[in-house]
Amino acid sequence: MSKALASAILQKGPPALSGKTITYGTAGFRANADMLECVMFRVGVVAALRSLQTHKMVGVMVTASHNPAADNGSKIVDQDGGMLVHEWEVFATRLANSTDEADMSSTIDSFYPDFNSQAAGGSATVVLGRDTRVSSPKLAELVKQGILTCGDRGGGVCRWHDTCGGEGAKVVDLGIVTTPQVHWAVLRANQKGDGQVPPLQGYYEEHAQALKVLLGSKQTNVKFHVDCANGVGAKAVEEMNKTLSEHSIGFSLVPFNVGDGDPELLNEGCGAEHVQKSRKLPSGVPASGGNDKFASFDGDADRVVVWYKKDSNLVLLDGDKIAALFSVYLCHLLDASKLKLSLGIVQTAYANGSSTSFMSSVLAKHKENVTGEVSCVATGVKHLHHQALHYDIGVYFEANGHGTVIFSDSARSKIEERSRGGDAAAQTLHAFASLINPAIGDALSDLLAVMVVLEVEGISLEQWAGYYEDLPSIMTKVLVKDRNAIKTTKDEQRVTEPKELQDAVDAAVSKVEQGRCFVRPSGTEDCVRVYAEAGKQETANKLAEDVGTDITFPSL
Ligand code: G16
Repeated sequence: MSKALASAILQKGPPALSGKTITYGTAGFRANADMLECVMFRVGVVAALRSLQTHKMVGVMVTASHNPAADNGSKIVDQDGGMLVHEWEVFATRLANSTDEADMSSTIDSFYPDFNSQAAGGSATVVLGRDTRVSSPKLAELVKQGILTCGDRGGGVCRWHDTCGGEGAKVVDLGIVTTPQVHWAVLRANQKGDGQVPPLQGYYEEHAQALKVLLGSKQTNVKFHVDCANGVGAKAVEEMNKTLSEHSIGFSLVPFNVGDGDPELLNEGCGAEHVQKSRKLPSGVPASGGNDKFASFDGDADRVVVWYKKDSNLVLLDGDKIAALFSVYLCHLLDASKLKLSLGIVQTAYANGSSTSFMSSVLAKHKENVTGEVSCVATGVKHLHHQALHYDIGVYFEANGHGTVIFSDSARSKIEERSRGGDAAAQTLHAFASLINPAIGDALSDLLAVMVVLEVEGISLEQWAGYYEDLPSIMTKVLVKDRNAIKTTKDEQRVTEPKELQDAVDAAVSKVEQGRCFVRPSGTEDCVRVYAEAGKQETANKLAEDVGTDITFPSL
């Protein structure tokens, strides 16, 4: 099989990577769209092989999320609805870069010696979605071709089908959707296990049903303006509004930056990445009253940040603040229900120091009924999700707004059992678990969860912002020849190579009151990121600048 498959892949030509290596990074493959044609075909192959191996559906989303319009990429959704397991990321990287038939064939054989027996009797089904980029339809088509190649009996590629008599490989094309919707579709399809992908209306209905329970008899009229980054979020917001209104739920999402017009405007001066990094208003803000509430999604709607205007400045409620809001809410419910569940709060090194202290003090306050901890892992939701699985309830958010809340199976059963017995707090926990996307960070789910928590708890945006005051911080980008020459510790707080770089960072930090700074290579952009935090904004800025200037080592 591997030889026939390798030959079919190479018929598409070698990857046009201009001598560079492409890596399955923080969130999949990402590069300028022109470099991706062969890579995307191979992504289709990887997804189909993963589906064959697991006998479950998997997904592919064609998107470069927060990156500029000229970039594109792909995120592979694993059979549990989450991000692709690490082992397969390594395989995907090897396959994407291979230029030689023998090498490719041995890559396939050596990674999966038992593949034929594992795949026997199965067929591949891949759920495909894409964002609004100009390059996306063509790249999605190439993914499709890669998937179908794995089911091609005529070419002799699909050897295991000699015995299984299955359909080979199948694509379920969802068209333009958000990334979390592809995750949701894969998760729900595999949970049902009838080989069908549920219609997306089910996604909107699930949210509406959960909101109805959470709101109870409360009459509401809550409006949020939603900056859709000129990306896919606009369509999902529109559909969600229809479902909300069909169910007479008094929540309305008023979209702006909806992407009609120039495709180059995707993420440009707007969206979650712009708002969170620059702390500036996005373009296109509608004229509005002083008390208006806003949220910004990123280009593929898997991240959200909330904000409001104060004296024409922006007050940001980022991923850390969303995690704080949910953690306080969940602790109250756990106190009330006495379910004795563990609650883990997972952050990355970018979490503001004040948020970590706040979250630790919340857990300490509720220690009688909640066992919990705050932990720090590497950037990328895959790392946060993995860590969050260690708890009954895992709240994980990156400061950039990427995250969700997950409930373990045993926590779900305990909550359900208590809830059937009529316990109000358990019923609320159950509905909250049904509202929030269990597979991955989802801008729309998260925003609805924020809205409902604020509404039922009677918390204003100002009160929420006052949970704690962020330490002044800044994130900058530095361009280097080879960002991958920088290696860090697992939690990315320290550089291990080149050693002199960490010495320079330490020296700069030692001069600064309440200073914290770290450096890491981006996994989605060709740059090195520098994060600095200090007692004063000017000092944080200076610290980032000093460290940025220090990144001049010959190896870089
Ligand atoms: C992706 C990841 C996020 C990560 C971000 C930046 O976001 O899903 O977890 O925080 O990239 O990563 P890096 O600093 O490695 O470039 P998105 O929204 O672009 O998919």
